[in-house]
Amino acid sequence: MRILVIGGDGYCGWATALHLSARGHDVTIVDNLIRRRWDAELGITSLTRIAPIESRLREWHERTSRTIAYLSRDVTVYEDVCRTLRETRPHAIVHFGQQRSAPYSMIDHDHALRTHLNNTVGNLNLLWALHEVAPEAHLVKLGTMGEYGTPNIDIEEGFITIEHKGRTDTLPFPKQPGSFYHLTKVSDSDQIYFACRTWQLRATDLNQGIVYGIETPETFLSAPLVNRFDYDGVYGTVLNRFCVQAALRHPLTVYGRGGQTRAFLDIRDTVACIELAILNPAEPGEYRVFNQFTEVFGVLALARRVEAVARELGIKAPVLYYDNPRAEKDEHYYQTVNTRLMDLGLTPRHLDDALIAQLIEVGIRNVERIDPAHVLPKVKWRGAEPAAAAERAG
Ligand code: NAD
Ligand code: USQ
Repeated sequence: MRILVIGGDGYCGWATALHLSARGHDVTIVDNLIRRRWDAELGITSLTRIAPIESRLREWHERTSRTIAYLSRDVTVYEDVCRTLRETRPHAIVHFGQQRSAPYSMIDHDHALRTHLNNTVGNLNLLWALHEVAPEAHLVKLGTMGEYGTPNIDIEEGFITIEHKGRTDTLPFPKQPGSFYHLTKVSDSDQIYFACRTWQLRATDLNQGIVYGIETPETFLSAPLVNRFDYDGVYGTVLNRFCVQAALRHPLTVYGRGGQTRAFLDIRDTVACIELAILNPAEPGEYRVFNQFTEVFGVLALARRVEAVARELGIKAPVLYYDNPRAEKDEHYYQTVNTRLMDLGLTPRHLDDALIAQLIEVGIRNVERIDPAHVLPKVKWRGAEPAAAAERAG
């Protein structure tokens, strides 16, 4: 199949582009490399040394004789999105190309706005371009489990059947996102659903949980193919962060009481899920939601596991209860389903101690690249003290 991977230079996108190319698909990466610029602005770097996109693609070709095309385009520029669809005539479009950090979106007004402009305009452009240029193509859009928040009822896959005053309907599951970033995903979902109803587009919204791990068989082939690995307080996700903190012999930063429960999956399952969604496309007019995760963990329980594996490696990295910089419940009910991808044939991997040890070892091998100044979180959901905020606003 001809597949566009928007955001294909990023963590999930790079692994996915290589996986799909290895499986014989004709892959084009669209990425304006803005994430590399955001890193430079924040003064952060991936723990692993990621090669420039051109070197990555050259290496992939040399190793496998397969070619991945690359277009340096910004999805917030409508003409560029239309031109891309016209030129590449994709069967499927995987859309990873967004600002994906919750803390980034909570830094200040400017970063919330950038997140909204980038994500919402990009998504809207893509929907209009599909409508006008490629209405048959299947949109596979990355959403997030965080769209649902942590309600005191079981979370369904996208929709819930409600009986109200004697009448029944199946409606989008209520959303309670926890950051301006997560809010963009809710808006995207509403827009995609609307476009499918109105224009008969076909779309799969993948409400993905937190991704952990680094390597897939393809990124493991050689050093220039290595994936990015974020550990800092803005882009690092919780398990990856704990492993790098252990490598640094730094206490593991459990925010609040650590009772936050979240859905997780291995990066190798991310690429498998994307491929399953592509190979089993939605029907014209169909908007479907898959909850894309394999396991559910509490944050404190994860930290305890990392602490224990580190101990086996001779490393002391105790749990540190850190004043929660976010506004979120740190004790709550969490029960959710994920049957649709399993029904399509996903064989879920389970987090094992060997992987945790491997991630700690990646941290140890790259320890000189860890900047201790970026290990603790700096972004607070409730913002700076009022006086400091007033000063910044002039
Ligand atoms: P990432 O930051 O590593 O990669 C995103 C890529 O998109 C970057 O290469 C960036 O340059 C590109 N991009 C951003 N805006 C663009 C634009 N306007 N035009 C073209 N390219 C643009 O992020 P990731 O971790 O790979 O996440 C990918 C997607 O998966 C995101 O939508 C994210 O919300 C979702 N997701 C990620 C996780 C996770 O744990 N990493 C979990 C759930 C959902
Ligand atoms: N947390 C800690 N300590 C840390 C880092 C995080 O206790 O050092 C806690 C957070 O408070 C939160 C949980 O761990 O309760 C998860 O935080 P995270 O940073 O790993 O994940 P999150 O901010 O939710 O965002 C990540 C990705 C995002 C994706 C989302 C999936 O960055 O792109 O959408 O995971 S989900 O969480 O399902 O919404």
